[in-house]
Amino acid sequence: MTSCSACSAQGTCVSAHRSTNEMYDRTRAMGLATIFDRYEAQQPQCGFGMQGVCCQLCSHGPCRITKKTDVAICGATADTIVARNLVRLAVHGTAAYTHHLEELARTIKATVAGKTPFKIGDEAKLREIASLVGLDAKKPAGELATALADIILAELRKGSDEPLALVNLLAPKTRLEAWQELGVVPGGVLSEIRDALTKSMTSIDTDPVDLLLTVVRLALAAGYMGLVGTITIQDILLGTPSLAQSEADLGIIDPETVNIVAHGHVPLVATAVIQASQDPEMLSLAKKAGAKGIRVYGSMCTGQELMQRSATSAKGFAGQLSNWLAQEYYVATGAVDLVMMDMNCSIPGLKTVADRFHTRLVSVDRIVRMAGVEDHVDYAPEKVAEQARELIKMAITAYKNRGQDIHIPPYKNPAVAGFGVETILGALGGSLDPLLDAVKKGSIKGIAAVVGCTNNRNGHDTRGLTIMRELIKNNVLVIAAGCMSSAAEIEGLMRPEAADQAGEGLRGICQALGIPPVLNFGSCVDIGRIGVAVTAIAGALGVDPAQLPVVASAPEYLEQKAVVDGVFAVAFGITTHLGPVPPVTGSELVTKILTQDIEGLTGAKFLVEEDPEKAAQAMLAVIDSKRQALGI
Ligand code: XCC
Repeated sequence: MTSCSACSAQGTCVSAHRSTNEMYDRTRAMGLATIFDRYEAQQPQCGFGMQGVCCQLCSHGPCRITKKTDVAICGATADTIVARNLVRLAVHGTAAYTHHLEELARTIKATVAGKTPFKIGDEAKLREIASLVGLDAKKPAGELATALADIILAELRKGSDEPLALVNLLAPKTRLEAWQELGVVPGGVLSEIRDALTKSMTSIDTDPVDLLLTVVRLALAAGYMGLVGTITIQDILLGTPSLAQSEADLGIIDPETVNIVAHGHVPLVATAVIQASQDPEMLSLAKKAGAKGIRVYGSMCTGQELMQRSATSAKGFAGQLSNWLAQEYYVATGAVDLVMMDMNCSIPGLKTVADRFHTRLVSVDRIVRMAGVEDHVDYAPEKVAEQARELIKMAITAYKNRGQDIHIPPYKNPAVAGFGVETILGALGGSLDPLLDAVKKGSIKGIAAVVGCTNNRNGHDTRGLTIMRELIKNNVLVIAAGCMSSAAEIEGLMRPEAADQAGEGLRGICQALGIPPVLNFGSCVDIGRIGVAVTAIAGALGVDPAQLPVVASAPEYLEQKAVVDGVFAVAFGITTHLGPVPPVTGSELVTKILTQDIEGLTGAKFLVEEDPEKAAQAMLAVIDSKRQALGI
C-alpha cells in the first residue's frame, strides 16, 4: 500500500482510481476486510507456486523442485511440471469461453423459435457468416440462424482429429500454414479439452514441448471458437457494437433508484433485465417502493458488452461501475440492491461485503454458485423474459431494506464506446486506407491492444494505465478490452478530449475523426474482435499479422482465460507483453521457448516486464522493428 502519483486521493493509495481508494478507506473504517487486505495477509506468497514447480497431481505429492531435489518422486522435471501446469490453466480458460459460446448458440435457436425477448440483431452478419460456412445465404434469416447455431454446436463437439472449420475459413493463409507445420490446428473444442485434460494427468504426457504445443492447440481452439465465434454469434444475436456515449466510475450510482448490477461476462440475462426495467409495470412497482426508477449498471466484462451495445439492444444501460478489483467496493456504497452474477469473476469475498449491507447476490448462470448465496435464477433462454422480471422484483424487495449508510464517491467520466472493425470502417468512410496511410506515414506509429484483467499484484490498474499513457504519447493507437477498458473509461482515456495526451501525429488523427486515443473494443471475448481487425489490416496490406507494427499487452493478467488469450495472440503473430510474471520461471526450457524460441515459429513471443514504463519501451521497440522491416 504505497502512495502513488496516479490520483489525488488523500487517504490510502491501493488503486489508480480515486473512487476505489476512497471506498477502501470506508471498508477499513468499517472493519471489513477486502481484497487489498487479503492480498497483504497472503504475503509472502509461495515461491514454488510462483515459479510453477509445485506438482499436486498424485498422492506421492505435493512435490516441488528445489536446488536439492531437481526431480519429483515420479521423476518429472521442472520442465514437465511447469508445462503441465500451464496446460491445466489453458484448459480452464478454453472451457469457460466454450460455455459462453454454447449459451449463445442455445439462445439463437430459442430466439428463432420466438421464445426469448431477443431479436436477430445483425442479419447482414448472419448472412455473411452463413455463406462463409457453406449455407445458402438466401434462405430466411431464422432458418439460417438455427442452422448456424447447429453448426457451432457440432463444431464444439466434433473430434480432435477434425480441424475446426472457423480456423480454416478465417485464419490468414500464412498463419494457417505455420500452424499446420507445427501440428497445432485444433479440432472440436470439447475434444481438445478432453485430450488436454487427459494428457495433463499423472504420467501420460510428460514431454514439456508437446505439452506446450497442446497449450497452443487449446489457445487456437479458444481463439477461433471462444473469442471470434462468440463475438460473431453475439453480434448476430444482440447487434454488432455501434458508437455510443456512456459513463463510468462509482459516481454514476443514483442513490434514488433501484440499482441492479450486471456482473460477469455473458450479457444475456442483463440485456433482458435492461429491457424489462423499462416496462411500465416494473417501473410502477419501483415507484411504489419509493424509488425514482430502475437502473442497470455494468461491472467487468458484462458491463463492457452492454456499453458496446448501449445504442441498440442495451439501450437504457446506466454505465460501467468498474472492474474486477472494485466489485466489493461498489457493494460497499450501500446503494446497490442486487448483483446478477453471470459466468466468472464473482469472488467469494463479495458475499462478506453484501452481508454487511442489504445487497442481494443472485447467480444467473447454472454454473455459478457461491457459499451462502441461495438465490439462483439460472439463465434459460425460453424463460429469460420472466426471469428478468423476477430479478427486478427481487431488487425492489432488497431496495426496501436499504439502510441509511450510503457513500457514493463523486467521481465519473464520460466514455465513448462501441468500437470494432465495423465502427472503425464507418468512421473512416468505408475503407481502412486512411488508417493504413496514417500508419505508413508514421502519424500513427502502430497499434497496441492493452487488454485483459486487473491485478493487485501490479497495483489496481496503475500499470495498465501507465502503459496506455506511454503508448499514446508515442503515437501508438491503443485498443482496450476487458478490465483494462474499465480502467481507461474511469480515468477519462476514452473521451475524445484525451487526444490531448497523445503525441502529435495520433492527436491529429483523433481530433480529425473525433475519436479517443484509446478505443473501447469491449470485454475479454472482444479480444476476438482485435483478431478480426488485425486479420483485416494484414489482408489489406497483403502481409502476415506478424509483420505488422501491432503489439499486445496484458499488463495485469489474472486468470485462466487470459492465459489462452495471450497464447492465442502470440500464435497469431502478435508479440505480447505480460505484467505479472506467469508461473513458468521454474523451467528454463519453458521460459526460453515462450520468451525467445517461439518467435522463430510464430513470428511473436512473450515480453515479461513488471515495470510499466520499461514495458511500454519494449513494446515501442517491437513496433519500430516491424516498421523498419516493412520499410515504413
Ligand atoms: Fe475477469 Fe473479464 Fe479478467 Fe476482468 S478481464 S478479471 S477475466 S472480468 Ni477478461
